[in-house]
This record gives sequence, C-alpha cells and structure tokens, in this order.
Amino acid sequence: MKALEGVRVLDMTHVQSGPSCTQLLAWFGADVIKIERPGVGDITRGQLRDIPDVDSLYFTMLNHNKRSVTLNPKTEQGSKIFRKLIEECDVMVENFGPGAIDRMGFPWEKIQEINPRMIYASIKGFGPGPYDDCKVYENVAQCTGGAASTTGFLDGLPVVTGAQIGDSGTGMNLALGIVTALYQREQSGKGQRVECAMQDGIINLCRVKLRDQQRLAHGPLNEYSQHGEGVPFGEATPRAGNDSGGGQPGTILRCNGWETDPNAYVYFIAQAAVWGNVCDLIGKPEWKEDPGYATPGVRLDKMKDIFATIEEWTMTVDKFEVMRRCNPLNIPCGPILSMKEIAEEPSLRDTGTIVEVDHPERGTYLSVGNPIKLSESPVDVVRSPLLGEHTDEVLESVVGLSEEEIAAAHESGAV
Ligand code: CAO
Repeated sequence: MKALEGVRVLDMTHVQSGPSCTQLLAWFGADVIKIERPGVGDITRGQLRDIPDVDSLYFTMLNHNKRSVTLNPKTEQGSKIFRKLIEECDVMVENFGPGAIDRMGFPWEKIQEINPRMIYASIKGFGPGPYDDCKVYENVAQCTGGAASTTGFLDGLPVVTGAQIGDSGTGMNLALGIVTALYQREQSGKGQRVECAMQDGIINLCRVKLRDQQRLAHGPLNEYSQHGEGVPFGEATPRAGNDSGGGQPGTILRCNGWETDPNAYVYFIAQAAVWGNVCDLIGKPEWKEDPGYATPGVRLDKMKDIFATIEEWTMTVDKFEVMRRCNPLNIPCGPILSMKEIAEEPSLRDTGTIVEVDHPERGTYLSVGNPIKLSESPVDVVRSPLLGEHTDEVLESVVGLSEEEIAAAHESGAV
C-alpha cells in the first residue's frame, strides 16, 4: 500500500517544474497518466541527448513511475477522450505557458463543471500582475525572485545557482498544495484550484534576504563580511559571497589539494558556542581568553583574518579529514562534494536518494530518488515510459474505448 494509492493524476506537464511535481505524486503511489503530443512528446525527450535517438536523461530523470499517453485534445476525438479523462481523474496538473489549457478548450470553469471533485494544479512563472502573461524558465525565476541579486560576490555580477530552485522547488510546492487539497476534499467533497508561481517559490526561499533588506534600515548588517572589511552598504541586500546566511559566521576554505582539485574546499562555521574548540583545533588556544577574540561581537571585524588562520590549518588536511576532526568537536562544517563524489557515495545509494535505474533503450543510469522518506510508503523507482507506451491500455481501461474505437483514434491522429 502506497500513501496516494487510488489517486489518479492527469499529467499535462512538461520540461521540469511540473514533471518534478507529478513524479513525487507517482512515487507516493498515485497513478500518473502523462499526456504528450502525438509523435513529439515532452520536448525534453529530445533535449541534451547523450545517446542518439534515446530519451534524454533530462526526461528520464523527471518522469519515473508514470504512464505515457499520446493525445491531442485540440482534435475533435482527442477532446472527447480528454473530457473523459477529466471525469476519471482526481488531479490535473499543468505547467504550460499562460492560457494554453484554456486554448485547448478546457478553462477551469469547464473542468469544474465536468468534474467538481477535480483538483486543478498549475505552475506559472508569475502570479497575477504585470508579468502574468510571461513564459518563464528556471533562471528567469531566480532573477525575478530576488535570488540572483543576492548571490555571487560583492564586486561581481549577480549569479544564478545550479540548484533548480525555481523548477524542482516550485514542483515541490505544487505537490504539497495538491495533497493538501486532496485532504480538504475528504471533508468538503469539492475540488479546487492550486496555483504556484515560480517567482513566489523563489521569494519564499529568499526569506532571510528580505529579512536583511529590512534590517538595513536600522544599520549595517554586522555579520556580513563586507562590514568587517569596512565596505559600506547600499540600499538593497547585497551579494554576500560565501558568508553564512545566519547569525554564525561561516565561509568556504581551501583544503589540501585545492591547487589541482576544483572541489578541495570545505564550508566552515565558526559557531560561537564552540569557539574554544575552534581555537584548540587550529592551534590558537590563546584566542579563547584574549579580549580581542573571546566574544562573537569583538570577532566580527576580524573574521577575514580569523578565517585565513583557520584556512592555514584546513590546507594541511583533505576536506574529509576536516569533517572527521570537526564533527567530534561539534564544529559544523561540510566538504564541497562534487557530483562525481555524490554519484559514487554508497550511503546515498543505501537510502534511495541516488538510484540506479534500468531503461530498455539506454541501459542503466543514475537518478535522484525521492528526497522525502515515508516509513509506510516505500518508493520503488520505475523507469520513465517510452512515448505513448501506455496509450492503448489507458484508452481501454480508463477511457473505456473498444478496440475499434482505439484504432479509429489512432487513424484520426487524436492519439
Ligand atoms: N497536444 C497538442 N498540443 C499540445 C499538447 C498536446 N498534447 N501539449 C501541449 N500542446 C501545446 C499547447 O496547447 C500550447 O500551444 P498554444 O500555445 O499554441 O496554445 C503549446 O503546446 C505549449 O505551449 P507552451 O507555451 O507551454 O510551450 P513553450 O515551449 O513555448 O514554453 C515554457 C515553455 C516552459 C516557457 C512555458 O510552458 C511556461 O512558461 N510554463 C509555465 C512556467 C514553467 O513551468 N516554467 C518552467 C518550465 S521547466 O524549466
């Protein structure tokens, strides 16, 4: 038994944000029926291909545990089939450009009329307002959600992060909205609309930066390293390099091998509560009692030099040894792990966070498993479907078409 067993999802998603949401629902046990344009499919099937004519990793890593049906709701017969699918499903998810589902002839009012229990969930780039017509990709969301203006170094350009916080982040928000609406439906018997804007999702993740924007009105941000370095603040929350976003100073330091290994670094937090341990570890026990170093406040304008001294020690050992030595002393730190190291880490395989999947056309590949672990709803990651692999089976068992009707649907180009 899986948590969402019995929930059927009409999956009209493409690219990353929507598919990441429906993949989560599938991992929790929902029957996710992915609708794709006949002959074409989700555009990512063919993007960034590493093997000719084989579904890309972009697609396979976002569409596990789903069924694929080709269907064009813009054709006469396709529209009838789509209507029946709306009747039979509990949830419909889409992340097309603004208005695309309406243009298919299925605005929310009509969906509600066909199936009042339907939960209709959408991702768009922006919520209602001046930009609600715009198409949006990951980096546009990162820039318009405030993340890019606060990422990077003070003397450099705004920077986007490689973590897909706009796409997979918003997908996760939508999944939460959907299961919450399903829960409310248990009481109300009614469906509802669930809407997530990528800009909103990024702003939610930038909460501490809006905090700092307001703190600026009351004086400089003491914990930012630019304060210690005497660089004045402007009107907006600045880029903070590798400064920690919280109240404990932290930064990235070089470790043994940094000259040749681009990831021989560690994130080191000089947490006030373990300051004595830090001093002992780096061979500066005298700093524990020194009035110029003993308390967090007096250390603030010296953090650059303090981290340089800590780095003299971290450069003598490798990044894993830094962690081995710091952990027993309760000093929070984290080695900079490369994607290669993550792919090879056995404990991540053991927990299902990284999974090896077999695919009939590409062979085995690595994917990211479910980051949310439920003790009563284990996840088996099943390879992504081939284009239209389940069309006939869904037309027969969900839509209720006969063999002749299915043949006619193929003939007409509806599926
Ligand atoms: N049969 C027939 N037509 C189909 C179809 C099907 N099964 N599935 C989709 N289509 C059509 C739609 O009807 C739409 O056509 P019209 O615009 O002519 O009505 C078109 O395909 C899809 O349009 P789109 O605007 O979604 O596609 P795009 O490639 O131009 O834009 C994207 C892509 C992602 C920018 C846009 O979908 C978007 O802004 N989505 C919302 C925000 C979002 O999720 N962004 C993140 C994407 S992940 O990086």
